[in-house]
Amino acid sequence: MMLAQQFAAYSAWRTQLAEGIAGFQGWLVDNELADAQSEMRVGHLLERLREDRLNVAFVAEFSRGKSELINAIFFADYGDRMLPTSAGRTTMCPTELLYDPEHPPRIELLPIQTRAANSSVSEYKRFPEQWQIVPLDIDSPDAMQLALRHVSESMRVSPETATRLGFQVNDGDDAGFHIGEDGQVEIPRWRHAIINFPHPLLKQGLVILDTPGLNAIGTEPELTLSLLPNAHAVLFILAADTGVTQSDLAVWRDHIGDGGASKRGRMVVMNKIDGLWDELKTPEEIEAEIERQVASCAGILDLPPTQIFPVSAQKGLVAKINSDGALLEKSRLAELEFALSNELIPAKQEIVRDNTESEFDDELRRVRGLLDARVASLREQLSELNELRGKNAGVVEYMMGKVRVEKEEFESGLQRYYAVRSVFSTLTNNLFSHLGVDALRQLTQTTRDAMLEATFSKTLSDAMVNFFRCIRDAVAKSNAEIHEILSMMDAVYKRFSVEHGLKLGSPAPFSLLRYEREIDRLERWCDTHLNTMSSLATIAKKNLTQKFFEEVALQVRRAFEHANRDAEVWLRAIMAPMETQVREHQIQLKRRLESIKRIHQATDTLEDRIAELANVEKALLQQTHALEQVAGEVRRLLSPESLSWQQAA
Ligand SMILES: Nc1nc2c(ncn2[C@@H]2O[C@H](COP(=O)(O)OP(=O)(O)OP(=O)(O)O)[C@@H](O)[C@H]2O)c(=O)[nH]1
Ligand SMILES: [Mg+2]
Repeated sequence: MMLAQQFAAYSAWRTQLAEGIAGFQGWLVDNELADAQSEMRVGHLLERLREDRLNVAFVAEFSRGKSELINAIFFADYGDRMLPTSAGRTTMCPTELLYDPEHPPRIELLPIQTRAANSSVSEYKRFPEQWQIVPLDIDSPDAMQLALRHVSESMRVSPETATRLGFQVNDGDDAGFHIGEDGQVEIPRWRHAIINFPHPLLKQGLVILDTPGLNAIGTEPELTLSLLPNAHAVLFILAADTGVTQSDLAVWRDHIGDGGASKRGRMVVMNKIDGLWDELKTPEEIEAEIERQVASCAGILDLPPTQIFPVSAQKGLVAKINSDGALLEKSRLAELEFALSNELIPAKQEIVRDNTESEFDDELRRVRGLLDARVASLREQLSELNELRGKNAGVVEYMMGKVRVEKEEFESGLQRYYAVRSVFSTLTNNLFSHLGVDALRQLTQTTRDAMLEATFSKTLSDAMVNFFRCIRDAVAKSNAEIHEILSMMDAVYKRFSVEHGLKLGSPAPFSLLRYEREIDRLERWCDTHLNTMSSLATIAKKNLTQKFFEEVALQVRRAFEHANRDAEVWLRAIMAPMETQVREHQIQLKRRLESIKRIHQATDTLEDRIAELANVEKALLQQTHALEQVAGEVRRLLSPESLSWQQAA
């Protein structure tokens, strides 16, 4: 299986990379070249590699075959249909399939009643007691199937209750929730399901999101604002027999097409092509029929036909279960899987590689800088001593004076270093006060209150506009602080290089741009979806707006949290090399002085001392060599060649 193999190769690469980095860190510790900050940093990097997840979402109107496609692509090995599929609505709640080894195999179900409160699913994820747990017996496919049926459970409630829970109740219209003969409305029993299941791909970090068709997406802020936009791949599924219907088009526009058709990882599947396998037609005629249908869908969605993948999920599943090669080929499932893995894995790997590389290189630069400084100072010391050969005590004394002056000069220069540190920490505090999560929490509360009191739409949207204005202001101020920190450090680096010969290069730049983009995205979404509704703030509208606001606020908070973390890493990265080198330089000066003093006092003979230092130099060079070897292993894994296995596959 294409996807499984590529994914396994990717996971293996990631594991090797993590091992390589852990090995590098271990070597630093053994050689006493690590410090608390570098340990923290590498620990962070390893944690990120471990937690690395790959999200794939399946989105469509109901009954297009999302669940069947998931079964066919991922679960055929279990010899049966795992997720329930049937005509009509089947998957009633968004369902995440993942594996978290902290918990036994199980299904977690969030009751639909939680929708009455304004908290989003992500918030409920922090309160396990709110979820119902159903254990999964993974050794029995029958028991598994039975347990998985929970995701299609529904219940009947009064129309008022249904409305209160955010369902649009209407009569007749096929697309809504309607009142039955008993005066009740059938709604999903669960709001969200998480299936914790030790499938090999899920174990490696794959997360699959199955969504229910019909409305659910539009009423769950987390899906709309977070799970779908952040998924690494979204598969939009159509059915060959229905083509692109009005409601398909609505789902496409609202959740995928929106600026995202060209976005990486967005794919369209035309399912159920077996409906076109007419025995009375030749294979060529059938092929032409499929191509025609693909072209028609492509036209409506405004995509090149090559971006639409015709498949039969059902026949693909049957073919895999029965090991029927001919049927599998006819189902065209392999083409979709191939495209999916090519779309998904290289892109993901590149992101992981880039993030890891920049962090690793920073650390490597610090250690190299340290070793280079040691070698340079040792050589200076050696040449100093060499010059003393055959000279009298007066010359030795003169030399001692020279080093002493140098040491004193450096120490008075240290005053400046301490001053820099203090300015640095003031600027850093300023930065975190703008970028801080506390101020954001305050702002969120004010906005929430303003919205609660709103009776007019204008007040609602004004509150939202103000929210984003304050956020932008905070980001702009943070950017200004970042700029100031950077120019100060640049000047300091230069000064220390010129005056004391420290090898500092120039400080790494930093930008909040990616978080600004995320905020842009959220604001744009609010503008187009929330601020355009009718002028009066009806209860239903207020409810929905508020729910979405909570999710928006949560996403902004996440962006801030990430920005904070990145800023911390950056601040350490620009301060640490200077700290290390200053400390190092200080030690070296002390050693030089000490060394000459001892010769002056005739405690050491010059020749012994020179021989000793030559040995130290040798050891240092060996250490430098060893560093390059340990780092080389990590660099090799980060090189384009070791990423290129996927092209070969
Ligand atoms: N003929 C044919 N039927 C299919 C195919 N894929 C799915 N089906 C059928 O279509 C129906 C709906 O499939 P599901 O997988 O439940 O669809 P879904 O998109 O998950 O629907 P919801 O869960 O209701 O949103 C089921 O009866 C499937 O057996 C296919 O490739 N060919
Ligand atoms: Mg389904």
